[in-house]
Amino acid sequence: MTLIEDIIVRKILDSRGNQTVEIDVYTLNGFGRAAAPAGKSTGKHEVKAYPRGGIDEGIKYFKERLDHFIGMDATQQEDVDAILHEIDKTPDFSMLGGNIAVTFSLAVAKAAASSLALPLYQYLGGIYAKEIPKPVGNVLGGGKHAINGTTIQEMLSASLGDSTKDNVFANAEVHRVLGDKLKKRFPDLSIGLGDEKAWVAPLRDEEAIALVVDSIEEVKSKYGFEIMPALDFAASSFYENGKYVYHDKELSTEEQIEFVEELVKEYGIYIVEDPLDEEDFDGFAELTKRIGDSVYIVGDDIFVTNKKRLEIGIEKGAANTILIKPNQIGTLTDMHETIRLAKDNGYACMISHRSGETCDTSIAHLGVAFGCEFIKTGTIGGERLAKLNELIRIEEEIKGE
Ligand code: 2PG
Ligand code: MG
Repeated sequence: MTLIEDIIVRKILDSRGNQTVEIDVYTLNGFGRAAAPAGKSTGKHEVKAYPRGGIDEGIKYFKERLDHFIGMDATQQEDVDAILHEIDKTPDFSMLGGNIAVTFSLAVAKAAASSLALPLYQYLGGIYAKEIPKPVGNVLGGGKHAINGTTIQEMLSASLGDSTKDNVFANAEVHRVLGDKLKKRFPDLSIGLGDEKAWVAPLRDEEAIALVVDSIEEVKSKYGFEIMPALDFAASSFYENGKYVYHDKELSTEEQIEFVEELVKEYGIYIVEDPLDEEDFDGFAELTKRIGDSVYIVGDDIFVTNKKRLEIGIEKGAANTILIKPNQIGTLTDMHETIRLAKDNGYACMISHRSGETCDTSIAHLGVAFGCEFIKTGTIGGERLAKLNELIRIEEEIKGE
């Protein structure tokens, strides 16, 4: 019943209009489909999305090796993932492409779940997987995701109410209220959207954060639960020759740490992602020592969902939260091992979309299955809403509403 009978590989488009891979897996009575996202501010230590020759070379390589998987049991996820590593033969999926590996890995899990007539979150997480991650959504930004935006890549809204649906609605409302404020502030400009559908406006970082905080306050008074501001600096993308280069200033590492501390204090920031360069474990550790008992300090590019990089972080006390992006590491099994290591060591987990996305909803299920505290998926835009709306459906199922 759960044996893999057929595998179809195709190219589709992602939200930036770039080609990406989608894979269908058929068992006798089950079906799983997954598609790969794409990062733009990618970490140096992520697995390679595609081999050097690009997506077509990766697909060709995979198609020539499909017989390794046909006839395998889709419920044997670890074996499937081990074979993905075996056929690739490199430490970073540079022959097969991590995007092809992760897409197949997820499609197999979905086919297994479907064969057993279970939703993916329940198949992977079991009957006690009932906590739904709190949604964190990008509302204003810049960095590599937009032209002429802020230096800080993402300013986000984290809705912390008990109802997922209300949290999702509240984050979207922060986006809308902020949009109105920006249009009033810049009546002669047409305000645009970045890759993740966050607003883009010609503002200094501090001004932008202040506007986000104002918008959050407005929405909070209506919903009556906690909504908190968050930042993803994506600092590696503006770290040049030992300096953090903002539009209006250059900061040394010590100054950057102080700047982050100041912003956290002044604006009540609740989550701070990638505040320092991806190689700076010591800087992360210093910041964690200073503010880590009251703020989630998230490692994205520094950890790249990689167990070995997280081990270094744990040893040094760098960050207290890890961003989880399946395609940074290439298989579901690797990702799960990293989450387990994080949890065993008291790190919180935030599962995350990429800036280039498809309507694949896997991360909503993975976030619930593996007990992630947060899910970062944007606030509007079809490819972001696919995940958020799925989360609403999952909540309905879990709560039996
Ligand atoms: C990030 C992500 C997603 P990208 O930096 O956290 O928001 O961006 O997918 O471009 O790496
Ligand atoms: Mg990030």
